[in-house]
Amino acid sequence: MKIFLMSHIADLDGIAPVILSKLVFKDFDYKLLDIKEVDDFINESLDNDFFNDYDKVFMTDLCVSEKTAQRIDSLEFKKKFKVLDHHISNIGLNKYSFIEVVDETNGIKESGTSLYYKYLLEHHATQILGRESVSYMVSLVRLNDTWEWKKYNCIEARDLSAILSYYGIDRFISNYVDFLITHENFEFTSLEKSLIEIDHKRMNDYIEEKKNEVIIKDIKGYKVGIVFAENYRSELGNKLAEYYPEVDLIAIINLGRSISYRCIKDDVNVSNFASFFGGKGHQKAAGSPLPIGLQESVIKYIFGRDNNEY
Ligand SMILES: [Mn+2]
Repeated sequence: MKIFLMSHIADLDGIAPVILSKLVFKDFDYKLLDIKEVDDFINESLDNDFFNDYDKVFMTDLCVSEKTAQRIDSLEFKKKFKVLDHHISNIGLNKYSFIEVVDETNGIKESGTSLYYKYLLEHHATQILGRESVSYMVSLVRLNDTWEWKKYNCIEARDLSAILSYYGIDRFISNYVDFLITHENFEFTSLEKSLIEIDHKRMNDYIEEKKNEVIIKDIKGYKVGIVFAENYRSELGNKLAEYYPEVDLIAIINLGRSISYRCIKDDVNVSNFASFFGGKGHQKAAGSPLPIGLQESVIKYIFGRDNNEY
């Protein structure tokens, strides 16, 4: 059986399904995608009959748009296609037989990886999949992605994404495939423990520095703490929200990538705020894309002042 997986390139929850697939399927290919690349990739693949070679095609931690879902719904392809996503903003797409968006099960928040793991256990169970090392790693990914690690103070769940950022995607995948094949129980290696120690120090220093750079603005009826930053966005957003209790939410602007929103107040839903700016997400964590042309505008603003080129 030949398997293809499309998953989210941006974080642990998108990467871990690749690892699980490699444990289960012998004949397996994958493509990691940004949210905005999903529709183009899948439509081009359908145009080129790319999926014809595969018996089963999965999509995890991502979802197609309504338009693409409609197209797929009219094709035979839908019989071998399965979307497993947990982003609540996509929940309306559950009307399509091949899309399964589950935000939580019995009060426990799901992630792309936890949904895919359950699916594999149900349909493609292997001995390795049932190991403590594998189920524990899946639970770390879920805790990390849903931010529930904070609730249970499971630092290991946070640290796993630090390992991903140090190793890089390819090494992270091959490292954990090897590890899970050879270990019954999950643990960090001594190298990983050192990396984690370095990372904790680096993150704390970074957050301390950013605390002094927050700009508070009233936007759309919300008090927003704004900071320009590229690293540790979830930890940064949460720590800044704790440090500035007067703000409703923190907006982290990464000029190279996107805008992230975080909040810790129960009566604030950042996915509503993100939707004002073309974004989406969860109640406590959301994001929106950079406006088109923003980078050009910044360049113009900085370098266009004293010359005639602009
Ligand atoms: Mn996720």
